[in-house]
Amino acid sequence: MATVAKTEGIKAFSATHDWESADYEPTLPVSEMSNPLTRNIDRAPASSIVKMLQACDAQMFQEKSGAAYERLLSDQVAKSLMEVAKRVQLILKNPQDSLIVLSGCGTSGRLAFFITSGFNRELRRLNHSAVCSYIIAGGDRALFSSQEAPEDDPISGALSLKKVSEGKKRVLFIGISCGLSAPFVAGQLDFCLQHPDVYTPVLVGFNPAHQARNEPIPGCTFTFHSVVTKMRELAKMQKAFLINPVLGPEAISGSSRMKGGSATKILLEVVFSAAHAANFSRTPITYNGILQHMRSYGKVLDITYSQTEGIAAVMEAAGRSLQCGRRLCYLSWGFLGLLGLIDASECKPTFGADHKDIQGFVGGGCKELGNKEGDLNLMGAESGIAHIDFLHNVLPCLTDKDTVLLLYSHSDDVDEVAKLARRVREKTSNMHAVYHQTDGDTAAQQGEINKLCSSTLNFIWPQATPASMGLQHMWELSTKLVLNAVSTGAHILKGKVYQNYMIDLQVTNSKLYCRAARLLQRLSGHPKSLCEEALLKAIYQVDKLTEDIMTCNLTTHTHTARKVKKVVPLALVCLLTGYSIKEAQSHLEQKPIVREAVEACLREQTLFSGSL
Ligand code: S6P
Repeated sequence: MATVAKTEGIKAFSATHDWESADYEPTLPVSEMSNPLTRNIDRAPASSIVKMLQACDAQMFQEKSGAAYERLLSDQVAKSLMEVAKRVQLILKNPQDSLIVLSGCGTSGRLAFFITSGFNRELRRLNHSAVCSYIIAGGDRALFSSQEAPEDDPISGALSLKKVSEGKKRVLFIGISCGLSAPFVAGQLDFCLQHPDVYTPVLVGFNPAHQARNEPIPGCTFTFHSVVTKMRELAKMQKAFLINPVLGPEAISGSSRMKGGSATKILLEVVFSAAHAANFSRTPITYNGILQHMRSYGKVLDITYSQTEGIAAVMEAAGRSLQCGRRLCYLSWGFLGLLGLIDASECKPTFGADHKDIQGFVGGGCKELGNKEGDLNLMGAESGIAHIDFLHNVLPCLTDKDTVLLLYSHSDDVDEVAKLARRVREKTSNMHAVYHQTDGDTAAQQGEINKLCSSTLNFIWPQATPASMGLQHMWELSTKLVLNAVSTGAHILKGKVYQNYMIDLQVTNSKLYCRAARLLQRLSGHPKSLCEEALLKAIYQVDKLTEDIMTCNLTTHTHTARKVKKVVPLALVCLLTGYSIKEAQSHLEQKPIVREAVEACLREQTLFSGSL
């Protein structure tokens, strides 16, 4: 049964599926479309926001006969997963001179790290050599902070793959790009195609192949689309693999950290778990086994969203903090903590947030996480991610206006959780918790922690879980869903979303630049050329574009945009009102809530055009 049908309230939302029809936003790939379910998410109260997110997530597991696109549970997807799992198993069996590499940009790179670490940890526990490596565009710094520019660099993608696989005779390369769009990953896939004797390329993403990005990549003869086309040919002979189910548009248009990130985690965990079970417990890799494992992730959605009111309460608290310029901190232990770091780092490009708005802290910081480049603390305050950094930099100035969210599970050192919770409680009563436990297990200190917190999302998981799926994976996905909901909802409540568009996104790479230009077109109704002009004026803070600016390339534009705040709102106000950049800036200062500023301009424009 499709997960979506389970909850009564969800039925109302799932009535609209028109994004699947051919005439729905026909120029956009699914990953960039706006989801009809969330068109009014910007005006919804917290509990409705959670329900909309639930309905969007449930789209991942919908099974529709005759659907236009392949879905997570489609036949072809399950078959490809089986084949890739068999390749992983071969490497486990004969690890010498072999390597599996997972790579991606932004959230996709962070999940590459997350999944690689988990898989290697499990192998080491069994005294098996680690066979997996990760690459993230921009290096380890990008694991915990927003680094969007390296996504545009296909050469550095190819070189980093070459470097990590030096001397290997057999490499299974898994490139992740939710939108089938990142030039960094395209460069790596192209490199694999040029060295078929060593590399088998696998592409994970969430658009149909024909929607892969087809814009020219500066300095390259290939596009993402041309690489995918070659891979499709090779896939017929099982020399390359494409895993690209469609998940439905994201709740916030283009925010692939949400469903895209969750589906990446699900698909790759299914592959690695099946290979692991085949190698270590002689459980054959079967079609049914793969499907059953995938379906069990659907149950995680049900269990998580069964606590709608609890999630909404944390979202409201976090929203209040952001609204008054205060912060939300995730304090966590073990690997759930990495999800907190990931969630926090994504808010900068998505909502134009400051890195201090939402911050994640995990026990011993990098030491605990085992990233390649080790301790990143020297790279600036942004990278202070250990509890000690929290205690020194954040705790002293915490007040009731800040929100603190503890993330922990029964298998963490709950004594430590209680200790830190007591210290936080001395500074703020606005502390909440997400706690995972299995049925029947209770930690002695849990009662005390609950009393210290204003609310606790206590997830109790059944002991008898499907054998193939670790409890850890369930807790992780569930935590990811909660954090994505809280940070997205808090920014919506702060007015950072207009309808279901990120109105204050950062314009720091070519994908985000194109998205921003498209958004301006959509909201202003002006032609593309005028919108791009306004975008450039906002980026360079000028009222007239000089020859110099006009001849700069996209990389210079996106590099310059890093230093400017509220680029898109600024461009939009200029477009709608004809204000100069300075006037638009002062208008935005008077109306600091971006959504309200945009709405006021749109209203004025409608009145004006109505009076003509
Ligand atoms: C998306 C997130 C971005 C993307 C990155 C890679 O919510 O903010 O950092 O992960 O742009 O995208 P893709 O489509 O290549 O996985």
